[in-house]
Amino acid sequence: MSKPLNIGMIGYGFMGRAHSNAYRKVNNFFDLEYRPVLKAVCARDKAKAQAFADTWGYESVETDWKKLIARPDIDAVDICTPNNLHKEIAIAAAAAGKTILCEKPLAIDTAEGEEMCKAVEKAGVPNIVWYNYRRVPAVTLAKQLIDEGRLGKIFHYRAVFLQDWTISADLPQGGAGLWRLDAAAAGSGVTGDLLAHCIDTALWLNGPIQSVTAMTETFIKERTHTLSGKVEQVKIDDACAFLGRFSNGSLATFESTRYARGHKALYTFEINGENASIAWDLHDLHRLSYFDHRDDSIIRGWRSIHVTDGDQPYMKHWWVPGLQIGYEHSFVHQVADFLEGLANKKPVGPTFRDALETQKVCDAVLASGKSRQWVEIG
Ligand code: SOE
Repeated sequence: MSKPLNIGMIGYGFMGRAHSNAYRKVNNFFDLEYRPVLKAVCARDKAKAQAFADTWGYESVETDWKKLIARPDIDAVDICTPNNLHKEIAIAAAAAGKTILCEKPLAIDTAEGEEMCKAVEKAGVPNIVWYNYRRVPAVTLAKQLIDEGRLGKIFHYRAVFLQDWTISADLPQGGAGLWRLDAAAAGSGVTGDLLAHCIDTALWLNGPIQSVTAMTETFIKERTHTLSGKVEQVKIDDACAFLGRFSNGSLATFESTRYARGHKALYTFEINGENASIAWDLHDLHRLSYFDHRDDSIIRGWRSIHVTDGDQPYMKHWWVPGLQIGYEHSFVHQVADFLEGLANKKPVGPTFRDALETQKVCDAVLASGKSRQWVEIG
C-alpha cells in the first residue's frame, strides 16, 4: 500500500495545472512508496478555485492560504503564487512542519531567499523548487555525459531564452499571468522568470558562476496596471544579456528577452569542451546534439540523439523506444524524484539552498545591469 502525501496547492495558474497534472500521473508511471493526494487548492476567488478543483480533482477549496497551512490533513504545500508571496507562505509552511514545493524563482531576491532557506532548514522540512528543465531527459542526459567527463575541460557555456509575447505596448501589467510584468509581484522581468531557468541548469551542469557583467533594458517604459487601472512605470527588465566566469574557468554567455519576434519559448544551451560539445533546444526537447572530436575524422560530425531509449534518463518509465515525451513530463519526473527522496529521507535538488545560488546570480546580474560594472558573486 502506498503512503498518501496530502497536497495543498496555493495558486492555480499555468503552473498549478502543470503541477496538478504531475501529481495525478506520477504513480501511473513510477513505482513509488508515496502517492500524492490532491487534498485542497487555495485561491482568493472561491468560484475560480472551485472550478479548478473540479477540473483537477482536488477534494476541497480554501480561500485563505493561512487556513490551508493550518490544516492537519495537509502534508505538503505547493506554492504556485506570484513570486512576492513565496517568502511569507514558505516561512509559515515551514513553521507548521509542512513539506514545501515552491515555484521558481525561489524569491524576489537573495535576502528573502536566505530567510526561506533558514526557515526550512530550522524546521527540517523537505523542500524543492520547480526548476523543471533539469528533468527533461535530454538535459539529464547532458548532465550524465558531462559528469562522465566526455567533454573534457569546458571552455564555453552559452544559453538563451527568447520570447516575444510582451512586444505590444497595449499589454497591461499586473493581474493573472501579467503579474510577470509587475516588478512588485515578480521582483524582476526576464532575469527572474527566464534567465533563472538557464542559470539553474548551468549551475547544475557546469558548477558555480563567480562573476558577471550585464546589460538590461526596459523597452516599454509605461503600461496600464490591471489592478489600479492607471498608467504606471514598468520596472521590470524586458531584456537582459550577461557575460560571466564560471569557477571551472569556462566563460558564460547568456541572453533573455521577451522582444525576440518569432520566438515563443526558445530556450537553448550549448557547451563546448576540449573533446566534445553538447547542444539542446527546448523546441526539440527530446533531442540532444552531441559532437565528439575523438570520432574517426571521416565520420566526425554533430549527432542528433533521439532521447527515447529505456537506458536514457527517465525513459524506461514511458513508452517504447522511439516514442517521445514532452514538456509536462519534466514536472512528473520532478515529483517522482522528490517522492523517492522522501521515501529515502534524502534531499532532492534543486532544494531551496540550491535555488538560492541561482537567486544570487540573478541579483548580481541585475546589480551589474544598473551599475554597468562587473559584480562578484559571494
Ligand atoms: C513565462 O512566459 C514562462 O511561462 C515562465 O514563467 C516559465 O517559467 C517558463 O518555463 C516558460 O515561460
